[in-house]
Amino acid sequence: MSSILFDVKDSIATITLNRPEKLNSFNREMALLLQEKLDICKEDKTIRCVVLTGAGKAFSAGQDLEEVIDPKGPGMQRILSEHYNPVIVRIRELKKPVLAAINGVAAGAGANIPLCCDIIIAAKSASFIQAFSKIGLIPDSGGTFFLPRLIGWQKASALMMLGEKVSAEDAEKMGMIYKYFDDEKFADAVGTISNKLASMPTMGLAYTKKGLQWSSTHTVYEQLQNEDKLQQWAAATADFKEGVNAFLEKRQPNFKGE
Ligand code: LHQ
Repeated sequence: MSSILFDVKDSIATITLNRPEKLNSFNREMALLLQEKLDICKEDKTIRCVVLTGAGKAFSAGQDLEEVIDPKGPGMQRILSEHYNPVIVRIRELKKPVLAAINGVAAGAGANIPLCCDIIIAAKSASFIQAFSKIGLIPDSGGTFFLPRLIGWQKASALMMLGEKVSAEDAEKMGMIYKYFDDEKFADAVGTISNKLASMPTMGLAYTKKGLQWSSTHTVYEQLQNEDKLQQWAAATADFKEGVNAFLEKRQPNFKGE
């Protein structure tokens, strides 16, 4: 069985981390396969939404710690630059929405990869742990960038230093995730949100993603210019025309992602 499952249906690509017996912890094979699947999502024009989730009771326990000490393993020097950083870059650069569907415990890199996704939802029984400090490491996979921006510097600092487990309910309250759902309603919520995303104006969403990304490194004056540029790009899409026509004709729009 592959350590990554990949399924495309109704314009939605579902990528499932699949090492449930190891709580979907990342080894080199799984990290490289995830990159490969994200590349397919980039190239395949029929895909208009990506869902990232885990098999079994965990989302991901982060790095497979057995691999770290394996003398035949990739070694510390390569793990970030070849495994995690390329995943974060691919997700941020993907011109399609990525929904992180956190089905269970998310720890270490497994807690931080979702933070770079466009929307994070979680099952009520899921939890988030900045586990790095417990083994003497620093939070990686973009965690030091995304977490303070989502929940504020102080809470991020405390969670990263103390390594305390955060429930899905608290994660929602502090703004780490968008929403949590009761476990029995979670699969339906993933379906509803991903279907909605896949039927929306994909390029408009991609430019929204770009605008948010740029906002973290630009002044308000620069950002006003950026919004002007992005808005021109969005207005040049066929979906913008369709959206306006559908509104004026009082009908549902039929967006094609173009
Ligand atoms: C595991 C793991 C795991 C192997 C559970 N590896 N087996 C970047 C730079 C370079 C190197 C290092 O890493 C990084 C990025 C990182 O992600 S660093 C952070 C790595 N992750 C952790 O430190 C988390 C370790 N895991 C845990 O704290 C717990 O397992 C959590 C809180 C995730 C879940 O707790 P429980 O639900 O109580 O499950 P468990 O601890 O009993 O684990 C179940 C099994 O999974 C167990 O094996 P066993 O044979 O006893 O059933 C664990 O050893 C194994 N496992 N995480 N990361």
